[in-house]
Amino acid sequence: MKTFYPPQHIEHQPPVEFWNGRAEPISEVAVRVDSILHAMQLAGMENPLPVTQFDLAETRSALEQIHSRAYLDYLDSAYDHWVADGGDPQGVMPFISPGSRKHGLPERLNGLARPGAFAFDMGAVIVPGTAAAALASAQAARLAALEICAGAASAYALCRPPGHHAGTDFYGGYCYLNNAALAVETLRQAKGGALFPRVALLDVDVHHGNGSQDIFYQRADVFTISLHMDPAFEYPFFAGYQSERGSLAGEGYNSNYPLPLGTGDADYLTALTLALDEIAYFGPAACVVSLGVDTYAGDPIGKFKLSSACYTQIGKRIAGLGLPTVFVQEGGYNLEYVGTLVTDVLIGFEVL
Ligand code: SP5
Ligand code: ZN
Repeated sequence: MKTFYPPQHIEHQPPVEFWNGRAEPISEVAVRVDSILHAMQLAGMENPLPVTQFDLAETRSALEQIHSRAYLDYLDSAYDHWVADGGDPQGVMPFISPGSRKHGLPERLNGLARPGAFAFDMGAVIVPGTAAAALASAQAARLAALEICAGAASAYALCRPPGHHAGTDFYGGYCYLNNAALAVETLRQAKGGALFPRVALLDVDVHHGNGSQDIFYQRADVFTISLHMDPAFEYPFFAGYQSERGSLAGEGYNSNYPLPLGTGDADYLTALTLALDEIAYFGPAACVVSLGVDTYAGDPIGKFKLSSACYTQIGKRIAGLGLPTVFVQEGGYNLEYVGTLVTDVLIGFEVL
């Protein structure tokens, strides 16, 4: 399968993240991509295609289908405004939140306060290279989706930064633009919507895909479904519960599988099978997979206990849907294993 990746990700290297009120080394590091590229090469997979030059205006207008203009403008200018108004040049991070949005946003907001209008945590610092890296990462997902539109059975977007925590007008959890949602929307827009009238977005990252859920929450043409650590105990805490089923036209088109911390292969694959049954019942023409491998027992931040043998199974079971599929990289932080876990899923899918 064709793979797209954004070399510009290298310009995005935030210095720290805050967790438990402490500054910690960030888990989402650039060498994750090297681990994946290396494993792909070892496995003899097709050479990944770098996403270098692309039409910025075209990507921006595609992104406007899933993110608000105010948010996209913010991301473009956040760093400059922050520094201009006296923020630490190391990077942009919220230190104040509106508490409630009942008064709307002031028209002219101090650059130090702006992050609080959009960031939902202190884990997605914006450095000078962040906006361009996020844009190239989103473009990788878009190109992978366009491969499917052109008739390919599968494609892989090796996205960094990841995207599933970014919503219509919020960001956090290492995510700035929702790459997987852009892939979904790209499929939906193809041939005026006729090519893929319904698309499923399956999120297997260990964290709930709160951004993806937000973007499609009121839509019946996109079924969002996520398997993740029970948010009562783990990040992102405020979303990912079973009771969140979608609203308005989208009611019934969002499904969450919160699973206990410590979940292992057998229980995970049982839940995945139920999820895949739900997808089959929905009857989509294509599937996008938010592929996080932070479910691995050896992951430094995930709290599931999947063995390395499970990932081929995950790929095979997804292939069982028999759908054209775009894989979009999300989390996975064990630097030694992230590459092989990802290639195991992709190869498991291809050689069903
Ligand atoms: C895309 C994705 O997987 N985002 C995950 C965001 C999770 N944020 C919480 C990270 C906690 C990191 N600090 C824990 C250090 C353990 N030594
Ligand atoms: Zn994750």
